[in-house]
Amino acid sequence: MNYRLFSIAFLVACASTRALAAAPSTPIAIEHPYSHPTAAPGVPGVGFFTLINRGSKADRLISVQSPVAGSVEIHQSQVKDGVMQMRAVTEGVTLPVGKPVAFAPGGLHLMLFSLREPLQEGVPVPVTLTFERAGTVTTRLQVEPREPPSADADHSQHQH
Ligand SMILES: [Cu+2]
Repeated sequence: MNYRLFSIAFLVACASTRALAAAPSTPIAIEHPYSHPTAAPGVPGVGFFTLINRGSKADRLISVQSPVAGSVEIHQSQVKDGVMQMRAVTEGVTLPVGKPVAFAPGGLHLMLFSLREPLQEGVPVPVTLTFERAGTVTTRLQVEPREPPSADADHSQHQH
């Protein structure tokens, strides 16, 4: 390679490195990502957070993965005929611009199946969320103790 060619290659490499560094961070904010300890092997874990789309176009959460789980599903809890049920949300979750979407007990939540080990308080759980527009965003669920059982019997019966 002569000197001139080398210089050009070097300049191009520099330019692309700068472009990468200047790339805007993800427009998806993930607030208070958390989970709870799992009691025993074989019990699925849960995941909650609030997603905020700070981009200029609607986006959609299409899948979630975690290195500590065989699979992660997006679920929706709902009361049907007086019974709390949940279904897998296979169509994804739409994120309108600027409108927070809460994954919370009794509503949308993540379920982590086939955990390599039970989730323990204080040991964060890495998860990667894949969005239609924003691509992948990785966060960590903080494993927090469950709230002590309350007088609300209905609440204490449901794991999520
Ligand atoms: Cu569920």
